[in-house]
Amino acid sequence: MAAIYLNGKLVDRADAVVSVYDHGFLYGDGVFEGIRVYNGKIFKHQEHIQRLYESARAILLEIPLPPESLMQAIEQTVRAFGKPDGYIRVVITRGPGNLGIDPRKCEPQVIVIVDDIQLYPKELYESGLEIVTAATIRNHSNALNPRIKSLNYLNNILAKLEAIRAGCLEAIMLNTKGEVAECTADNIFLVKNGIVKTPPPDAGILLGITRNTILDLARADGIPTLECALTRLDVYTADECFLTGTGAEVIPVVKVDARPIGSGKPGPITRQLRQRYQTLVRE
Ligand code: PXG
Repeated sequence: MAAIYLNGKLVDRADAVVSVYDHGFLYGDGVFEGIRVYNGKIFKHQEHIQRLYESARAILLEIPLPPESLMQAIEQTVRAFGKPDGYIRVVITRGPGNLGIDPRKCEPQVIVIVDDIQLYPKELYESGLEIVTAATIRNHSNALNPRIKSLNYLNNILAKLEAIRAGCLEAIMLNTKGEVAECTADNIFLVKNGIVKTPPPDAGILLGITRNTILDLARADGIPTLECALTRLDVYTADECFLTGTGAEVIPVVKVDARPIGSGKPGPITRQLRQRYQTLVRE
């Protein structure tokens, strides 16, 4: 059973409710994090907390407790969940106010949910994903910066729906310059001539924690890495492609827009990095 923390205490699922006046509900006004627990250990806890507080700061939302206390609340909720592996969703909403968008009367709500994770089917990690490029462009950084992990995910949801309607599970989102940005809930990597490449922060992406971890693991293995602008041509002519995310971990991509990538099978560097990642999360 899920464990849920709401504004200072653990509550039953039936009591885990927020107001219909909450601006998180009315306007998507809030921020969140998705974190994994492996073998009872919260993976990259500090990094997720830092990103959460930075997202909140970017939208002038004051989280009503210091990072250390929130980390303790998360640990408490993980203990209450009781299983060694799970998924943590931390949500900070602007809180209940009146019906206008003015947030000044709102009182932020702090929610932690720990539950089982919905994983991609296991076979896909062996066979690789087929994905498409979405027509929906990733939010412009001067509008709602994709670095902010806000409750406003419609941009990504619209692209996800395009993927689903094309019979795929993920879609590549391009930025306003037409460069590859990321997928709807994962970052994207290419391997070309032995170099691991991924779009840079200014491509308008969420700075994924798995993305950073993979860059570190590649460097530790002596694989050269490059954060550079990538086009669809780079994707179509890559030797390998894979996606990274807290939920997906490292998942190979073997087809993009109906074109086979490289050999059309998960590549050796993708496999190596996935293996390294699997070892690291359970260390
Ligand atoms: N890009 C976007 C747009 C994301 O939402 C990632 C990349 C990967 O970041 P991390 O830090 O996890 O390596 C994300 C995060 C889900 C789900 O249910 C996944 C995310 C967010 C919300 C829901 O699959 N991924």
